Amino acid sequence: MTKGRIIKGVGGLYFVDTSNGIVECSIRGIFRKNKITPTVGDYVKISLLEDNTGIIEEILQRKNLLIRPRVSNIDCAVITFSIVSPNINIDLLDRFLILAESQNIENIIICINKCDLANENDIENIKSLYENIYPIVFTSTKQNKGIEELKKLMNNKVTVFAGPSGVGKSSLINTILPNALLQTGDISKKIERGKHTTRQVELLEAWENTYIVDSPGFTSLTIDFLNDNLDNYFKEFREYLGDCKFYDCKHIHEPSCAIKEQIGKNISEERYTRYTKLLNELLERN
Ligand SMILES: Nc1nc2c(ncn2[C@@H]2O[C@H](COP(=O)(O)OP(=O)(O)OP(=O)(O)O)[C@@H](O)[C@H]2O)c(=O)[nH]1
Ligand SMILES: [Mg+2]
Ligand SMILES: [Zn+2]
Repeated sequence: MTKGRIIKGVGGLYFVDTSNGIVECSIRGIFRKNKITPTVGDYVKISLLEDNTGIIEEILQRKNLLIRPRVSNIDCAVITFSIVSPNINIDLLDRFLILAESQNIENIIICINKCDLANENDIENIKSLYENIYPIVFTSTKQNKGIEELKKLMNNKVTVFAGPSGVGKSSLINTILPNALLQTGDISKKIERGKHTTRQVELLEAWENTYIVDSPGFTSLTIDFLNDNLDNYFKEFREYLGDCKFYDCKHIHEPSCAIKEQIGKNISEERYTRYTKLLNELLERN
């Protein structure tokens, strides 16, 4: 059997990248029976047929699985926003970060695009909010800025671009891989039609061992999927979580709380406030 990775799925057929090139594969009926859906990003074992097509025999264990877009084994998420057009929404940015953290993605990068439209002050503000927590890259596809820095961070990884509609995810990918030719759109027209530009899920090969996945933007994100360990998904909280007096500390009213102790030091007031808001939202839902 040959090992490979699903890079694209179209109408029940899967394109599997193997050391001998890309093989078009169907799947064993048993998968459908057991409700197992092969997913772009999956490592699979295939058997080759005489006509050079293949059959997927086995799906290897996934290290993670995103739902929107449906893709597995992601190494890196580039959470993409613009400061203007559309305006940045920090609450939504934090939700995307929490989503990525909760999916077990090892590398999370913030990308602020359309810097050609933003003023220096706003750029500095965003930078100071996040630079101690995540790698943050400021880009412009129009001025070809920040692209090399972004490429370095993506090297040897499978990277998904996520973020609201119209921030320039597909444009960034087109700049990184001129052969990708992803459809991009004019934001005002898109909002009028209430449509997104990006639909298909595909691993695009950027260079050796490096792949990119585009995703359709969404403009709101509920965190219903979280249970009660929200604090664990605030990256800068993590190293202090064991130091609270109460093991189930929610970091709100409890005494001797190591998180509250860090506010204004290694945890910013703003991130802490958004933590409390999101926690309330979760408590109200449950
Ligand atoms: N000024 C400026 N405009 C940009 C930049 N990058 C992209 N755009 C424009 O922003 C619009 C939206 O870009 P897309 O790449 O389609 O955005 P997207 O994030 O892929 O949107 P969805 O696919 O709907 O999620 C297009 O008109 C682009 O030309 C940039 O760096 N500066
Ligand atoms: Mg797009
Ligand atoms: Zn605490």
